[in-house]
Amino acid sequence: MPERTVNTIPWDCHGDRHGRENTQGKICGPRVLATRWCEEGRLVVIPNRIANFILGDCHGDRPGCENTQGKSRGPRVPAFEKGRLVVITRTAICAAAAVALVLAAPVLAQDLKLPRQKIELVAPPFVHPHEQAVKYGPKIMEFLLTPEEKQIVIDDEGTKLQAMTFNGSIPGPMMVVHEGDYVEVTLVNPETNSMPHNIDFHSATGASGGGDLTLIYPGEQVVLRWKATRTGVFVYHCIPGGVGPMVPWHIAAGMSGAVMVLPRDGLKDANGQPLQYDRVYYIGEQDFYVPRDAQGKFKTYETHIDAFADTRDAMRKLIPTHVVFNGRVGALTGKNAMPAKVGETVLIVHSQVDRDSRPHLVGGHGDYVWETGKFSNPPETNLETWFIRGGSAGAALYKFLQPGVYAYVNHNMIEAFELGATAHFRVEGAWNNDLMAQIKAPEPFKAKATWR
Ligand code: CU1
Repeated sequence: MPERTVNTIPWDCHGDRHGRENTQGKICGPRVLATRWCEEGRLVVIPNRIANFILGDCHGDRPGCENTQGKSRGPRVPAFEKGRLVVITRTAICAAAAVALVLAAPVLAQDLKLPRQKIELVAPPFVHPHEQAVKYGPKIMEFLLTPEEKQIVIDDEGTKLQAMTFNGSIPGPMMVVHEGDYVEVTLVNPETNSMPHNIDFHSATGASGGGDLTLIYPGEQVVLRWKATRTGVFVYHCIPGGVGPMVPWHIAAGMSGAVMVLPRDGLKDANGQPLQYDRVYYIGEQDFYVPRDAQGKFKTYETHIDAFADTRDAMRKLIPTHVVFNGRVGALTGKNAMPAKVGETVLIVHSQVDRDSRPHLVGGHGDYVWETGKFSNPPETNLETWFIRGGSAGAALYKFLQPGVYAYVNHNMIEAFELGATAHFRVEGAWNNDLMAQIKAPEPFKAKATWR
């Protein structure tokens, strides 16, 4: 691979911002591009490319500093320093990754004498077909993930977000495997993207969860394999490294999803009795930070680069403008409600990468809840509300006993009703008067309210 050097322009002085001062107090030129690539001594200017990022714990002019695999980096390691150009030496990154792969992976995926299975991922809240309990041994499960940068509408008012996604959806698709399986993910960063992306699997074991080994630029792809040694539901997210707000920006723009690692013999209650579900839904809760103009109106941007500085400022205030399920207000309500039937047991997987959440099913319960999301721990029973820690996923099993529309909310009701964190289940079936009945319809009371 030819050496490629990326130069990054100061963040707060990019785009078409004539006359705006950069961090050295200099006036920006007519058009400052975010990234320039040098290939074989030739400077290649790529409009609207964003650099920066790169492995955060080994940056700056620190020759020989160790990366997360404990390997020494090259003589110059990439960094972003506010206010001046920095140099990112692609060769060093590739070399470090190659050394890490050689030393860390004596047995490559293709050497494993295991059956392979390609999985077609589907957009949440739906989950690809899978078996809950299996009698056969481990497989290599193959998945394809494609980061996609795009503008999306996130509420009924038409507010636009410069979003980043896995496979086009927020959250990214849920991947289901069984304990002992090998997860083999091909990550493809299309040329149409402007930024590098990668993936950190909370379910994987190895420094950075695979982030260091999967960082790819637009036009590149990479394959990562990891062994599913722990059961449960886990978050995955982009973690493009570097300094400043690259990681939180990519996450707050939508780049997260979940993995479910099932025990090979399926889910169990605290007494070891099997638990099964008829349907599974994946709900990814997401906080958005859309910048506002001086009048308080949400701003719209042409590109991700244009949105960057204002979005960073909005994120730093830690006050989300939206808290939504599955990418936008109303993504799972009304005509988008999740269907179920009376008598069916539904597994609800809920993830939140940034903030804590408090899922509550209005009119229902969590029959069995793995609040921390890990199936090696016994599930709690009969919960009214459960807690999802930021940076984790949880799972709740509920058998619907009555028909109707059930709101599933973040029981911070301000977030549910004002910011968007509400979903609906539409449940068909016969009503059970023994469980609930309206004994007397509403009517005006006469002189004084009476019993019955
Ligand atoms: Cu990313």
